[in-house]
Amino acid sequence: MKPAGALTIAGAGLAGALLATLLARRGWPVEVFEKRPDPRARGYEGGRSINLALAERGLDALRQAGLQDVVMKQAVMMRGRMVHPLGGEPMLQRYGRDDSEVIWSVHRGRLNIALLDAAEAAGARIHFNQRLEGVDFDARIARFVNDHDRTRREQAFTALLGCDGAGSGLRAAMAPHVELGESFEPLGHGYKELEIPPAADGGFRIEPNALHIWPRGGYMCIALPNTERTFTVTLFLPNAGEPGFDALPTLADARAFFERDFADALPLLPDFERDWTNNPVGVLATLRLRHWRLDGRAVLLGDAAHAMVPFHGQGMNCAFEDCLALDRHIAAADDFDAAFAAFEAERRPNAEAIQAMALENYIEMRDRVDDADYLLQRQLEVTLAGRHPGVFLPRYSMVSFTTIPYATAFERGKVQRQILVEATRGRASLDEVDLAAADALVRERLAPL
Ligand code: FAD
Ligand code: E0Q
Repeated sequence: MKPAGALTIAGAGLAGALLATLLARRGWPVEVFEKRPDPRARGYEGGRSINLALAERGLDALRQAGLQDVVMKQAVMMRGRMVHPLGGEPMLQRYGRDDSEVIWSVHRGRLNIALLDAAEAAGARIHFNQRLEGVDFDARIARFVNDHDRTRREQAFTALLGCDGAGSGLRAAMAPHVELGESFEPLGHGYKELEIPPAADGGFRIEPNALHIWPRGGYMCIALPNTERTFTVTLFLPNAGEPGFDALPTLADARAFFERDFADALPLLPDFERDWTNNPVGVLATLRLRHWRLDGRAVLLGDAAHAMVPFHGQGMNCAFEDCLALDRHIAAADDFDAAFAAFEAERRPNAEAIQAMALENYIEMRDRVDDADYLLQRQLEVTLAGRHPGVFLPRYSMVSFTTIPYATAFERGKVQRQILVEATRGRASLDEVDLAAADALVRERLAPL
């Protein structure tokens, strides 16, 4: 399609701002409506530091939008996961082969601001304090409300693009008109964010170029580095049960829990009291929809279409990949109905695959990363990857360092895991593994990529 009527985007978060940039650069008139105030006016910089892991899919999208340099200037390299076992020494598990295969810790607020600036520079108009609250799909009019002064406005649209996150207002407005087949699967675990400040000399208190994990079986803490030499720590814990958020009603309970289970992390958290009290427990869930669109009038993407649990660090990366795909389909198709249908057909199987892999990764991260059989399987995985280039790629690498479709990574990952399990069964170390037999399994079961 050649640019014609205005495209209206709900939400100027990570996906909304990137999609606005891509479409505006193609010449589309783009109007974005965001429920929150402009973060550039007052806000993020003074607020909490929340960071995200950026991997190849997200980087690829930023590159195509010309935003790689501004984002990467503010990113901290993470070479691998630093695992802190209970009562043991920390160990670094590299994510990739070398420093060409790493992921990056980026500041959510600053990333959002860079994307908003880019969207406006490309010609998109962003309206803040405008929450989508209803849509007349027959008249093609969207209704917005300003939650501060309660004023309302109506906006005619050609097509509505829903980048308004897990609690999407557009999704709610579409629901009476199309059977979305919505299923919401709460994880039953929540999260709380804490901060490791800089050391007395102004440096990082722990290794900066890693994603730190304190695995504890049914729960865990992680920490990602910030350019300010702080780390944002996230505790993931069941809501109910023992231990669980419900069983920690007082600060003293929370501190006692950390003294027992995260004794090595607690000295890094001098503001534990402040953070525990001020920061709410966040909700984690998987949201699945059977349909993402209402013919050519509206389509959902990012968390609005497929919110996932965060344990693969791919929600934003996947949302950015959605933006590239939607922009490409809008350019290629004859009308919005065809564009949205092709977009959904391409992306829904992939979203479902990364949702499943993200759920699996919680068990792996909290319970398996310090197990002997797990470590042997990882060793063999690296060995087979070296022996079968272009054929055997570790699943983590396919997800994080390539743009191979998530669904392909998921399917090949199942085959590879079976090979790893079979080849290491009953073996205590890599020299006991029959590599020739493992090679044969690879050749038999995996086609070259
Ligand atoms: P959002 O970023 O949520 O943006 C939605 C926007 O829409 C917001 O600005 C919101 O204010 C606005 N909005 C909401 N409702 C309305 C409305 N009715 N009208 C108008 N505007 C509205 N992903 C990674 O890739 N790597 C990570 O390391 C990672 N870590 C995570 C850790 C945690 C604890 C969590 C919870 C998530 C993590 N994610 C990570 C996932 C990532 O945060 C999301 O996938 C990503 O933010 C999705 O982008 P989005 O634009 O779809 O939604
Ligand atoms: C990454 C990078 C919130 C979060 C974000 C992440 C990761 C994890 C565990 C978590 C997965 C991994 N991971 O280390 O395998 O790679 O983003 Cl909990």
